Amino acid sequence: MKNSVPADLAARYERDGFVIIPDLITAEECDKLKSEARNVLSNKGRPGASVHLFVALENPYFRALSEDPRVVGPLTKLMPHGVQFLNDKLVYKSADKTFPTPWHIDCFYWRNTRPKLSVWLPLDDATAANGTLTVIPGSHKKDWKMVKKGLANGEFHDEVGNADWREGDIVTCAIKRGTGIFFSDRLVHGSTPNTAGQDRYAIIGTYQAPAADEPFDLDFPARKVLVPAA
Ligand SMILES: O=C(O)CCC(=O)C(=O)O
Repeated sequence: MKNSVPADLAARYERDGFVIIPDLITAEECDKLKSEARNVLSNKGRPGASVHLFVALENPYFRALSEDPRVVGPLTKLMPHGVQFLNDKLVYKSADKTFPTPWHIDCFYWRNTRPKLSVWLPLDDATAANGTLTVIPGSHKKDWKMVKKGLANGEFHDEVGNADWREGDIVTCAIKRGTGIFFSDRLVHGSTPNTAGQDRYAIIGTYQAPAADEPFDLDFPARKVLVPAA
């Protein structure tokens, strides 16, 4: 299968704050992971939740994905100081989980820690209609303020409070399952509402450069150095 890393990957990541790499894993692998995701959620998921953390810790298939060379290969081009897997989470929408994820940047989840990069990989084809990821290219270079926003399911989410982009700046990532969106933890992103009433399962793996554990890291027992610092 094709999974070559484009030569300009790091330059595009630096310019836009994200890169999209198609065909990281196959449709069959997505099917298998989705069925594993359903098992994880039915055994350990919180009723009503749309997010489930520690998937690689709980499931060998997601553990294998987190360190798969097809994922780690591109990461080595974007992370010159080595690659440590930190944690992952399932984020899923369906006929009864339809709400959009508000515009936010992930570094507000982990304030005052070293920079991180996440890989958003849908297990269903992801479109504007079923809740795909939306991004603002170049937004990783600006300063953003966060405010708390209440979601339709009663959860709260950090949202960018000083949004200054226009409709035309938004990239709605319509992508096939098995594609990876590699994005900076400073990139403004969100997702569309699921108006199609179809499943949209995605796994998000988060990575950082290897270093002595920060207190924040200790909450993530699946963390693992995949490429040591050169
Ligand atoms: O999959 C989504 O809806 C977006 C998830 C997301 O951006 C996040 O959990 O930080």
